[in-house]
Amino acid sequence: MNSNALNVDVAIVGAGPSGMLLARLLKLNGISSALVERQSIKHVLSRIRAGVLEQGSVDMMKLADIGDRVSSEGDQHAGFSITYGNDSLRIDLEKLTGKKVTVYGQTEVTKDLYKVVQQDGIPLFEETGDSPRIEMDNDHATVSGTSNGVPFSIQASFVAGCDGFHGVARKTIPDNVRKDFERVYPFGWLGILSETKPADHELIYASDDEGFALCSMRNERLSRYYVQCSTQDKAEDWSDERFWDVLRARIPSKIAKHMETGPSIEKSIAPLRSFVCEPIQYKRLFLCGDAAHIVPPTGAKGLNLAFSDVYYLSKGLIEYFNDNNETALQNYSTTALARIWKSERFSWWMTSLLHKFDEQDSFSDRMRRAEFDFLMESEDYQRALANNYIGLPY
Ligand code: RFL
Ligand code: PHB
Repeated sequence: MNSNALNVDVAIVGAGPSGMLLARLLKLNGISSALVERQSIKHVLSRIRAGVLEQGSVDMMKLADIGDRVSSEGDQHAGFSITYGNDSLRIDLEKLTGKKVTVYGQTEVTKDLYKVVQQDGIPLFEETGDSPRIEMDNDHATVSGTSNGVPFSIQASFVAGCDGFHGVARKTIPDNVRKDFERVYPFGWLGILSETKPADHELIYASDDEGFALCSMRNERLSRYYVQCSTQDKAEDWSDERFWDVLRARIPSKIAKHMETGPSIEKSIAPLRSFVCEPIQYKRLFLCGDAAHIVPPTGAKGLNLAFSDVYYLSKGLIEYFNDNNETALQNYSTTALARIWKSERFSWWMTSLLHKFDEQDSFSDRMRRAEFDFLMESEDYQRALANNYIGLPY
């Protein structure tokens, strides 16, 4: 057989964190797969995105036998701050929930995954561009396209659509079957990475009358900062100086006064969106991660939600192939969507709490302030926030 024509158990479209984690978990359970990736792997490995992992996601990495580096190099955080102007509230995750989160960049998660995907010899067709086509029959599915200009074809029992929001998999579900739920926010996040000491030892989610800012980090000499910006803005519109001025104006002055600033080594703008597609299974196709849903990054849920989808899907596939039991696979869409909607709710709520929505709407500004004041006073409200932030069970 031509080496570009494969027969595997599961064809996985998209070699981001969802796709590679699924491939690895299947491999550990004796189930074969092949990955198809639009970009070069070099590009995938260089993307800077998420920073905060729920314990459930760290546990998934351990289950995939890639837990060593996240355990030794990941930074455990027992809390974070929410500020409004100069007023500050620490959300004590550990006291409120008994749990912590781990700060470990998605770039590192992807590196850890790619290493084992290579070691496992899982076939990976990269640089496919928009060529991949998904076709489904009664008893099998085919994913075909070109990789680096060379045709390939993968025959499989199932297809996992792990190809992110702009991928092809979701669009394979016919319009009369699929229902999309969407909210596009009237602002974006401008993010920078700088080789500077983080503003604080924990994350600061800051809000004031002008909008939102986030102080995050990757390690003690690498900081990640974001500010709410206009959807019309381009990264080039923002000099480093303008970025630091806006950031410092939105965070408490005692932090702003002492924070280290320096040249940005990466600068990009992300639009903010909430999106869910239902159902997330159609015939032999199962959607996972950003292909099925998007959350605004305010609650740090996107990657974590992708990993809980992979948990449900891998369980379904393992029981199907190894125990001849189809129940979990058949229930995948319903089971995963129940958790997805709760994360959507939390991310939408955090976004509403912290962002300025409309220049003209001073009533919303007061509502935001009142939410913050109530949060300051109510430990029950703080606990509800903390339980969502550390991750709902699965
Ligand atoms: P990805 O990472 O988008 O990977 C999909 C892969 O599929 C490929 N692809 C295709 N392949 C083949 N054929 C096609 N037609 C294809 N089309 C696309 C793509 O090239 C890509 O390699 O989806 P996945 O794996 O589901 O992972 C989801 C996460 O990446 C995402 O949810 C997070 O980054 C979201 N996110 C955060 N999540 C968190 O849990 N915690 C955070 O702190 C956090 N911060 C963030 C974030 C996302 C951000 N941006 C840029 C949107 C901060 C930001 C700024
Ligand atoms: C990040 O460090 O990139 C980060 C942290 C928390 C968020 C979003 C992004 O909510």
